[in-house]
Amino acid sequence: MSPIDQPSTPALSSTAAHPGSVGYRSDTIVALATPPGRGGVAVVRLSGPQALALSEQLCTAPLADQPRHSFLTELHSPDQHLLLDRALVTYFKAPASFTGEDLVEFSTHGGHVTPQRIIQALTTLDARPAEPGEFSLRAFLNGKFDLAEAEAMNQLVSSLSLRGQVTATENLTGRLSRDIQQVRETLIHLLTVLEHELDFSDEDIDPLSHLEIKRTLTEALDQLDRLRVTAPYGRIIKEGVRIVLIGPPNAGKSSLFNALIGHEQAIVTHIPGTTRDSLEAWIDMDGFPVCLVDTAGLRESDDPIEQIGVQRTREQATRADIILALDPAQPRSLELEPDISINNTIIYVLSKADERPSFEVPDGTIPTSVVSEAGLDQLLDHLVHALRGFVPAADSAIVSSNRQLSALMQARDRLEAVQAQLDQGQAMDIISGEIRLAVNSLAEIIGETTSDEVIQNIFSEFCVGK
Ligand SMILES: Nc1nc2c(ncn2[C@@H]2O[C@H](COP(=O)(O)OP(=O)(O)OP(=O)(O)O)[C@@H](O)[C@H]2O)c(=O)[nH]1
Ligand SMILES: [Mg+2]
Repeated sequence: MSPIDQPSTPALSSTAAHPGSVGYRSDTIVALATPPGRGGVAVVRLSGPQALALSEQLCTAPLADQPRHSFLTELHSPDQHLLLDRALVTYFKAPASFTGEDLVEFSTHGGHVTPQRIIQALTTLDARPAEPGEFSLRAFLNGKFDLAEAEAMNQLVSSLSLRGQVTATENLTGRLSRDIQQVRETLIHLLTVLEHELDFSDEDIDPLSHLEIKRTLTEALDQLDRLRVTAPYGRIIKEGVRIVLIGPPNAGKSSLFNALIGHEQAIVTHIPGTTRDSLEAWIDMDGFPVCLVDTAGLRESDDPIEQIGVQRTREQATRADIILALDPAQPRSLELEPDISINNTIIYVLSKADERPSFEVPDGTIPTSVVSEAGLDQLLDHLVHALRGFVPAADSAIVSSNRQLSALMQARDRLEAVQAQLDQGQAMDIISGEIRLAVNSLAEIIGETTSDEVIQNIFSEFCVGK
């Protein structure tokens, strides 16, 4: 455990992903690809048809002669009066570049000033400052990766924990896309069979084919279900697990919060009602990103400030993935609390166990003491066990965004409808129409039939320079 920083009737395949759509602009863009500020090296990225010509106005290295070769060269202002930096410059000739366009990377000295001077020199020429995610959008539109892979790339650069990083890396190399493609191909094969049957017979489909169709549908539904159940894990490793400490005032919540995060972030006093605002701290637990939340003690109070604090506690409890219910006297009293949903995992903790060594601890309750440190390891084991409950049983690709999940659920619902339609003897052209729609829902996951607006939204969440 360690702290961490903080559709109408679309065709089978559409061509959303190609230059010309989603406002593809063919000008030359520039941005800092590394985080701004003090650092050894900064990377300035320049992409578009003018990338090589503009770079050649800053340096004399023979970039065009040797693409993918790094030149250590002096960079001068376009009027050649000012020396900007000595940098490593690499030209990637289209289409063999990240964006699929001509692209030049300047590895300059880091810091706030040097990379900005180079960006400024390039924008006084013909380059435009890139918008967030614009390099990646161009790469996607040029077919360098699909939409699920693009989402994985963004998750990779923003991952907070080992588990998030591992999943994002696998999806970046196409793990989820391959699984989705597999189901899609099964359904496309089924459509071919159905359309062949329709061509050759005016009658209903023969019983053998009927069985075969049902078998294939069941298989596709099973594959989609295996992916669907991974979504909670995908959400949690991306957004973090919220573990919320709740209990009466003075139960020792803030003391346990501090013990779990490893430093004294929360104020601890002997006065009941010390904590008012909810406090959050991010920690890594078994490779999961965990947001630990300390809250105001639950009690009736006449103090308006404390009342707001208690209301916040109730809201935090409702948002929790796991609740740590602390009480030094009577754990398990949480069910009696009004307005607190107890659909979440609850771990009951008997706090200040050192004060009552002979107390008979109720079953399922973990006695802990931050004074003697007794029970803290056992509590951590329990938490890790609860966290591992989110890990999918089978080794599988992970569905890692709401967008992916809702497209998958749409495909699933349509296939279930097809099963029912088959049993009701529905006409085959209607059935194949429904299967076609399921195929299109799956295509949305990888970005083939995704609307321009959704694509724009996804890439606008990326950072500048990505
Ligand atoms: N003996 C003993 N005292 C403890 C333990 N944990 C906390 N305390 C003491 O209990 C008092 C209250 O602790 P807090 O951690 O502030 O309790 P809290 O639940 O956050 O209280 P509020 O913020 O008022 O709701 C302090 O005096 C702590 O030193 C423990 O394990 N053993
Ligand atoms: Mg407190």
